[in-house]
Amino acid sequence: MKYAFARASGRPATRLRSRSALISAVVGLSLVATSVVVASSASAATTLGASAAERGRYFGAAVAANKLSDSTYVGILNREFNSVTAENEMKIDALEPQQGRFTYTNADRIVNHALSRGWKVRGHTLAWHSQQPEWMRNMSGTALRNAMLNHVTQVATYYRGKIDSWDVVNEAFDDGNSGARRDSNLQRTGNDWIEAAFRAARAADPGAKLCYNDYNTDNWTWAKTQAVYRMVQDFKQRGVPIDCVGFQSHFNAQSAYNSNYRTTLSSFAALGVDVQITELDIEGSGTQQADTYRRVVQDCLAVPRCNGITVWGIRDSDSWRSYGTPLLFDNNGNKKQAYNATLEALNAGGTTPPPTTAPPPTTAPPPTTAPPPPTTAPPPTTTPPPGGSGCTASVASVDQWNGGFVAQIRVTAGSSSLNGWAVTIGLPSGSALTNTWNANPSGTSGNVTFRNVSYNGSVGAGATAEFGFQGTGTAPSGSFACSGS
Ligand code: 9MR
Repeated sequence: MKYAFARASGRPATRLRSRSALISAVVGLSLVATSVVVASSASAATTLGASAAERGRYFGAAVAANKLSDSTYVGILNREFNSVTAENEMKIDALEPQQGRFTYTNADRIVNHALSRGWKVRGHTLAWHSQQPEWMRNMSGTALRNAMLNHVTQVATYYRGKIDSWDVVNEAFDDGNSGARRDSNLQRTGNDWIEAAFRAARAADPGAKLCYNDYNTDNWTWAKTQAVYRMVQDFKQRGVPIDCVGFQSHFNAQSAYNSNYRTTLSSFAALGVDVQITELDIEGSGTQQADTYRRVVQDCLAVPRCNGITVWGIRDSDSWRSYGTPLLFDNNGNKKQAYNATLEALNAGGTTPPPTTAPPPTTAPPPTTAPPPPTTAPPPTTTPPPGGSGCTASVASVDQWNGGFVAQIRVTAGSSSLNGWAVTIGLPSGSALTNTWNANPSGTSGNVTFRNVSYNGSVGAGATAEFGFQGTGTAPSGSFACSGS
């Protein structure tokens, strides 16, 4: 009954006209009939977010922090959407413009806008070859690997509990027919950089869904799609913590929507991951554009594990390719034909019934117990700097869960500055390192000596440096032997 009206009505314009005629007629009849109309109009959601929510899904938009003071923009955002992605503000160059200095102000504006309204937040993006700050672009090898893992850990820890889904790694595959990884400074640190990023993200925020996100992976027959599919399949087989795949879905003539899109979504979902449409925009206008939006929505609704759609901007004028008028609202904020088609498709449901309970669960649940509350870092002042050229080292923070941990260690120089340092930590029996950042470890278990890396060996008198590591088993605690040079 709820969806029968929408299904029975014809084309969009006809439907709208006949519906208002129906409402006027019935309102005139009786109180009973009026209540029927109220129930009927209440059953067809009037916004994208509300309609998606009825189907156990979200409908989001990419948001720019500097537009949150634009009343037209915010009016549409608040009315229509229930999820956000920061269009640029959570990229590496925005959050860590200088190494080790994190600036969260603009990202927080977007995150807080969403969370205060009970919306979801998609985090975009922890590791990417593009939009790296200059210091990172100039890095390579172990230093870059460590810096990337540190960025993932710091940012995911900062936002722990606030992010529904993280784009952990973005756009790591080549276009064209090779099926190869994209060459980049990150790729040159070793083919395992993607899984290392996922493991670090899981350790930092065990409750967030962790996604791989890419474009030109929408057409099932394309080599890039198949290459990403094989990577996700391999990750699932080996237990690399991946929960979702993001399909950017930037459609235009060169990368056109294809009817096999539904096969793409369902094939990935069959690997045991959620699928999300993460950056949807469709160049064009009028009926052609509206029909493509409709089909994208229908395809998502047909795949139970397609749990959300995000459009990459609100008005055409907000788009990164505004010349292609690819969004749902025109430059003045008016609803386009594409909007009506999108809402109709949402309201019509899908070929599978909408989930009646919570959205589908993630396949790779976080560690068997709930994440522990963050351990408070002891303030550095509690450890007085030693005399001479020595140093002290102690735990700055620990996240311990059932089976694993992340530890951050603070090195404090004595009354003389250091040119280098080495910290020896006895790992508890049965514990082993899986990742280290901002230090080079001598081994992975037992007594491990961590030496400074090139950029953090110089520590001024009384100043501090930090390094961190992730491991299985139990985290070390207390203070450790430190020697300076
Ligand atoms: O829309 C974003 C634009 O404002 C930026 O200048 C650009 C470069 O960082 O990134 C755009 O967003 C991209 C997204 O982060 C990743 N997928 C492709 C998007 C469009 O280029």
